[in-house]
Amino acid sequence: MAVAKDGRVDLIDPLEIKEEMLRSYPVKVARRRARQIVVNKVEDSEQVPEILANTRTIPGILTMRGCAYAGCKGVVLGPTRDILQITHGPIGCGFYSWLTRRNQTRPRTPEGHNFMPYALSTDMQEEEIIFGGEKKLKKAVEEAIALFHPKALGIFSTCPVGLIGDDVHAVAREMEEKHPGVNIFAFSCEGYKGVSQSAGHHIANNKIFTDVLGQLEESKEGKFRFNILGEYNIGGDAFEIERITDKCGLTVHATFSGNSEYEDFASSHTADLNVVMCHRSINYMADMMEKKYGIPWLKINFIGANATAKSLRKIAAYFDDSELIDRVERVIAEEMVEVEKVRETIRSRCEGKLAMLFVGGSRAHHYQELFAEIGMRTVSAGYEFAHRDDYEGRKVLPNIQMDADTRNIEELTVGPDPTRYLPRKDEEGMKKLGREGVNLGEYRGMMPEMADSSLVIDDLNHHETEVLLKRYKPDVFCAGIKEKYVVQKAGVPLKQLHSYDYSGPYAGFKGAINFYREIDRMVNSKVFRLAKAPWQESPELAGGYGWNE
Ligand code: CFM
Repeated sequence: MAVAKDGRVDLIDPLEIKEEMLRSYPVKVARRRARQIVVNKVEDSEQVPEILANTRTIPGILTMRGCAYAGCKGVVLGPTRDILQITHGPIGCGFYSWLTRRNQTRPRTPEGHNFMPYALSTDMQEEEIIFGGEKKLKKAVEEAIALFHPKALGIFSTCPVGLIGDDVHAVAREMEEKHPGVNIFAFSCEGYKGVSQSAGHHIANNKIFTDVLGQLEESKEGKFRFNILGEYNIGGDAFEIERITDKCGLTVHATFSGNSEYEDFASSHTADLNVVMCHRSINYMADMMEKKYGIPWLKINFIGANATAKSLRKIAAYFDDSELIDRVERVIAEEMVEVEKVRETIRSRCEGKLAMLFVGGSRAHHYQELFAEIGMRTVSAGYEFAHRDDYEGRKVLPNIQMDADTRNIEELTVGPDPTRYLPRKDEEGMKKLGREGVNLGEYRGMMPEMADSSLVIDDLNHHETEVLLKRYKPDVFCAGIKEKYVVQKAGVPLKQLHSYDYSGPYAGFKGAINFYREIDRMVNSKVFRLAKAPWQESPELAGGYGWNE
């Protein structure tokens, strides 16, 4: 492993740390975890070691993961402001998936629908668990339509719905017949449907594809129209991305699903390109849109100033217009002035410091760019629920073995639309892009871009977090609210990369500046290392019983 400025990392053997983590487990558990904890090594042609991912968490282990309902309702559909969303289930599921992710939205007109401040739920009780909940669900749909007059309404199933066998799809059909002006659809996204929220992403993609996409033929104005897939406007990221693309003369037709509207989705098949931010949550949609409508997709990343510049260049190269290419260059040059100014001073204070990232299915990769820009090194990273292709690159897709849990999620068979399939690039155009290093439909994954000897851990747990903190003593740990206070009590600052704590945006150029400044404040503050828990100061606490005194 390369040497950090203070020499710390140089002394650490990642294999030894892996062994230390495994030592606490029973033999069978250790054998399995051993395949999910990998010391990175990038060989020629970006070959990396195989990692075990997207499999069940072993019961008893404190995982960071969420459920399929969270992935479907909370993640993919949640950020859409004008699809009325009803959670069919006990009240907790609806309540805890309500805006905790800090996804923002901005209706285009003051009268525009925005249902996001509401949490709608059927609030299932024992009675429905025993006698069935369809009647209550129908009543809830009727009430919601009368109150809000939505264009579209989604019903989201929680665990008990599947267990008692409520037919949410039949309810949706019946209600749609009664209210023909409203597009009503239901998701079988019961929490237990998959091994993590990843299953919920797939279920959401399928339903939006079959029931919403292609319903409207109106396209927007604009010469260079594209959709952004897998951008959820956490802390205002999508606003910053739109600011930049507007400035470049590009038109974002629909964002799936940050700052989005139903009609944007319904007509998104008229755009000429899909760019993919979060590959894990929405690659299904990208593939299906390509097969049915001939829209190619391009993996981009707006996290990091350099990454943003690179992504804009790729989009401009795709549209192959010299005026656009020049304009994009001008925007990049203009925006980079402020970025460079801030970056230089901050880099001098952060260089060589260590970061760790353990987030869902894409941020553990994307945010390494931002840390690298201020000279910080990512020594360990992993996803909660991503699949092998997000770690090792899409080239491993043919080798991924399907297990029963994956087979549980419907895989749609999609073919070209008889009238609307239209390839956007001819063969010559594709070849030209390839020569320019713009590869459509490709994602190289996280591991090929990480240094050798970094520790890559899938579905990290509490015990392994403690070992990481103790052995590496990182300068910042990035994860979520469940980890935050445990890590900070160990004297290491934690940056939430799901909700961004109370801050953001971090995407684009202004976002990068926000991030540099915040990380500088965190890693250079002594407050966490000075704080001592009472048991660290005087380890022996004497106690007694009141009645003995
Ligand atoms: Fe994609 Fe996301 Fe993520 Fe994700 Fe998520 Fe998220 Fe995430 Mo939290 S869609 S995989 S399911 S980038 S909510 S906006 S931060 S775990 S890394």
